[in-house]
Amino acid sequence: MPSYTLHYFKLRGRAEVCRMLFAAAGVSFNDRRIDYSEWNNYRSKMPCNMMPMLEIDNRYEIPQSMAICRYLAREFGFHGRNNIDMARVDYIMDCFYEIMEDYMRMYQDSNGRMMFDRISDMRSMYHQKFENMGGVMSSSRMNQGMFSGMQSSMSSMSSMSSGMDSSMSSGFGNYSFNEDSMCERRQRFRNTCQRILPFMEKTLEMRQSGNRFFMGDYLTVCDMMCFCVLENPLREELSLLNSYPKLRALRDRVASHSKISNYIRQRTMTDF
Ligand SMILES: N[C@@H](CCC(=O)N[C@@H](CS)C(=O)NCC(=O)O)C(=O)O
Repeated sequence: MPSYTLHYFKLRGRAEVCRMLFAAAGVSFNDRRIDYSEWNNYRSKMPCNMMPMLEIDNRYEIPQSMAICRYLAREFGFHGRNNIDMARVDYIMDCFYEIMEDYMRMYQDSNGRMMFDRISDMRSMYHQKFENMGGVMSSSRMNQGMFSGMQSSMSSMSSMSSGMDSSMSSGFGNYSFNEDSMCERRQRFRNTCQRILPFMEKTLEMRQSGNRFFMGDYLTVCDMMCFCVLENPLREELSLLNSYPKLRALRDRVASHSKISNYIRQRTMTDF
């Protein structure tokens, strides 16, 4: 068995499906989680100046989360079993990737850098400052509708950044928020979900009436994508899958897979 090192931040983010593939296969790997403080020196060592990156036998370096997932899925038997089924797995993965990409974009700064390290600051500041104004980030409000809730939260965030008192501005560092672009990103994410999720529900129903996995009777990487990609959006909007009962049940099925359920129980849970 080759030696594997997966390089990523101390987050689930774009690396979680890769980690889940290792767990489902029962293959050990070095889960190299780098701290933001290391990132400036680390970036130039990454082939695309981004992570995740998978290193194999200290010899091969594979950047790009989906390339890594596909490689691991083929190695561990979680891909399609013939060329046409592989194409089906690939397009389902790409559909979920679109959702993941648009979700992540909502938390990038104006230079395209992820603001992972700021998200919890932003959330707690919302709670402190805006709870009395309707609790824009409170769970009750979020449950009524992420999209409407987040639109108003973005407006509040923008006015916060322009009219912050000194204690607040320290929490945001040098990041600046543009209300329009944040609302646009939220809207784009919403449109992507509305376009992709009904299609995924129908695609799932094409095999075994949607009561097993995307490929029918066997688990593949695209089922794991469905679980991982929707984790955070579902925390923000509990009703996100209300119209997609097959997808909701699929996620439960993935989570109850013996090795995956162990992994989920033991993993370090992070905000992202
Ligand atoms: N298309 C790439 C995107 C990778 C990406 O955006 N990675 C982010 C973390 S999720 C990153 O490394 N950001 C570093 C930075 O912004 O400086 C993939 O899917 O792997």
